[in-house]
Amino acid sequence: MVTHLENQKETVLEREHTDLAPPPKYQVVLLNDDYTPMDFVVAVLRRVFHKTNAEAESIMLKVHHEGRGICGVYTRDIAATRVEMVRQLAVAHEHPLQCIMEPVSDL
Ligand code: TYC
Repeated sequence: MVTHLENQKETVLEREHTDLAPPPKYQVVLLNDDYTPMDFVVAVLRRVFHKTNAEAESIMLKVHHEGRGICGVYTRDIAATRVEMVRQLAVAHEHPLQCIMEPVSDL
């Protein structure tokens, strides 16, 4: 908003566009591999993505059978933080588990 001080009163001269677009969203995707134990993937989905046991099992099996699966859709920073949390857990346990983030169309 552009304003102008006139006799100590602030008057609005012109209103700039202030409607903010919603922040872009990213889906966090887990990728399959042949070595990471299924129980570990379920534990990661519960811990990092706050899934129930049933939800975590379902996502893990989808990844196992189809090669990839969506863990959740988040703003950029939250998605990046969760990808990094998965990476750190995988490294700490010496599993090759891969997790990526992808922009989601907001149409
Ligand atoms: N394919 C793995 C196995 O048979 C299990 C697995 C599931 C690995 C999901 C990664 O993101 C993954 N032990």
